[in-house]
Amino acid sequence: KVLRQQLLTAIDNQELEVHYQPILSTEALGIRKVEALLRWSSPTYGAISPSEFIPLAESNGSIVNIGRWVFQQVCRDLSSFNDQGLSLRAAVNISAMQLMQPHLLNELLEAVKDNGLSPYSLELEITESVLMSGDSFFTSLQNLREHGFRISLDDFGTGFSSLSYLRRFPVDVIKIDRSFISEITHSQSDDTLVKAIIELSHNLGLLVVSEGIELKIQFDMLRNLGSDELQGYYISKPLKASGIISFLSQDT
Ligand code: G
Ligand code: G
Ligand code: MN
Ligand code: NA
Repeated sequence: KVLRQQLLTAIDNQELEVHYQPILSTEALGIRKVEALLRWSSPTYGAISPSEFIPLAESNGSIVNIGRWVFQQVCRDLSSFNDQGLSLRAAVNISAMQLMQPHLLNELLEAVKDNGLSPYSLELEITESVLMSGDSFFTSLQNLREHGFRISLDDFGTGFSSLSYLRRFPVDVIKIDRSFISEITHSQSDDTLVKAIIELSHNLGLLVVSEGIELKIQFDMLRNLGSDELQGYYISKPLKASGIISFLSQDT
């Protein structure tokens, strides 16, 4: 209960920070995109994982303000990366409750514009459950897409959707969930499944990201299977904005 209360004042008290995990493009073997991951240090409890506080924020509605702060901060950071000669895009996790806000589109447009960016700079990560839970989300996602924001289907394979749904979804990118990636090194069947997901996605014109790459063998396998982008601790853990600058300047 105390935690829930503290969450409401976390923005004003400057307790939130966005970290960025580099995403490697396999074709260019370079970093062109990062995933924005929220971090919270509570004054009484210290660092709290988003998997704990995001559900809390969703339950008391504060996710709307927090999520807005996140994409505004991401735009400020991307603009600052630009000033330092780094052209990066960012994937931002968006909750269902944010998508239900009629002002989301305008707020996103304003955030990119205020920072001299275009909507193409942002990829909005949503989960399968959002797509399965109604037509209003569908319309809202289509609208965001028409304005130039890319839509990415996060944690693909963990939800209810079958591969055949991919054709109907208003998405540009799919992220294969890390549970498949961790299995791929031991099990023949997951290799086949991941291969099928990648092939089908490509046939539908979707870009494929593999997340949770922790080992060289996974990196090599996913690259050979044609995954367009790779993300995971093997490439880099999430870094502070300042860490992104130094990571990329030693990288190139
Ligand atoms: O970074 P970490 O692995 O601890 O993230 C745990 C979970 O929190 C992930 O599922 C991630 O998608 C989610 N998450 C991280 N940052 C955000 C955010 O800004 N908004 C939302 N809605 N979820 C986030
Ligand atoms: O649900 P979502 O895909 O947004 O979650 C992203 C989360 O995955 C982040 O919390 C991030 O810290 C975590 N993560 C990123 N790379 C790896 C990895 O290689 N292994 C594991 N176990 N977690 C990772
Ligand atoms: Mn994500
Ligand atoms: Na994921």
